[in-house]
Amino acid sequence: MTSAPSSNNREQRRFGRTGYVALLGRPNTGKSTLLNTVLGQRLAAVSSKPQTTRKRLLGIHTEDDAQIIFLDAPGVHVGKLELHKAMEKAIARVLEDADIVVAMLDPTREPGSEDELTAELAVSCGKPVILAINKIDTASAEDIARSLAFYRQHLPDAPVLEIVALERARVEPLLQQVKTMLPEGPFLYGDDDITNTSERDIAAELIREVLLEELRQEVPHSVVVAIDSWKEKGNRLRIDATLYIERENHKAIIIGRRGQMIARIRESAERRLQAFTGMPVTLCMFVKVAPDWRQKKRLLQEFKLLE
Ligand SMILES: Nc1nc2c(ncn2[C@@H]2O[C@H](COP(=O)(O)OP(=O)(O)O)[C@@H](O)[C@H]2O)c(=O)[nH]1
Ligand SMILES: [Mg+2]
Repeated sequence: MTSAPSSNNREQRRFGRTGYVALLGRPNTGKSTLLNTVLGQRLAAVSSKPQTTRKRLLGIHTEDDAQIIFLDAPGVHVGKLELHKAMEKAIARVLEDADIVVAMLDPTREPGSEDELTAELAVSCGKPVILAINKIDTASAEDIARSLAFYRQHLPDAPVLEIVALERARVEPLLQQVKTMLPEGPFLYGDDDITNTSERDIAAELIREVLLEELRQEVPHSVVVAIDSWKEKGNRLRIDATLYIERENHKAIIIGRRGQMIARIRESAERRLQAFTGMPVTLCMFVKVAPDWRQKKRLLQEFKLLE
């Protein structure tokens, strides 16, 4: 006798188009923006400065018939520091894990060596590639044609989508394209999951996003944020964070005259942390020197920037 099918399907894993989608492209093309827009939440740090994203971030988008798992990677960039090498490794891992690759193009800037490398990585990983031309809200038709022609030399057959990563409606065609190219399988995550990254790690990224906005030139790039403690008291959240800097002389810059800079950073970060956690936040920051941390593998591992 065969057993009757269960009437309660709720416990069963859902099934549909699903897989990992790597976001690949040089710094500043809008990869993290795309992730945030699709998830409808500010998860990834976004800024107008290159090398905002330092490590892989996973974002899960679930629909009735599909679960798309985005892997946001650091921008494709060749640098001399150990940190840059760690970022290259993070990109390689993302490409390894991906079922398909979305190569993001920023037509508002002339294609250069980082685009060359992006295209080469996309080709050599052997995965199906989609070309997503972003920022078409500001790019001219000539800009778009120039960027596309450049990438077409390497990826003549890849489907092309024009998008605006800042607007949900204008990324929809990309999601549809991704869905058609993903394999079928059981969903790996629950319907409400949006990431596997811890709240603390996201909080650290949100603080770093503020540093990138407020501080100039090299200074924000040489800071790493560590969350030391996270405590709920009543309906308030108290977060202690240490900002590790490379050199003593950056301390004065971050703290600012009469502490004005660090106060501004704190206010802005507290607002973002409150929006993210849904609770009022008190943020206490400490600034410490970790000499040349970007050159030291041990420190990169400690800061979870290198596996
Ligand atoms: N005009 C315009 N700007 C965008 C768009 N997408 C991203 N940006 C901006 O491009 C900059 C870099 O974005 P980000 O997501 O950090 O790029 P990433 O380095 O590729 O992750 C930010 O200032 C974004 O606001 C878009 O569709 N249109
Ligand atoms: Mg990014």
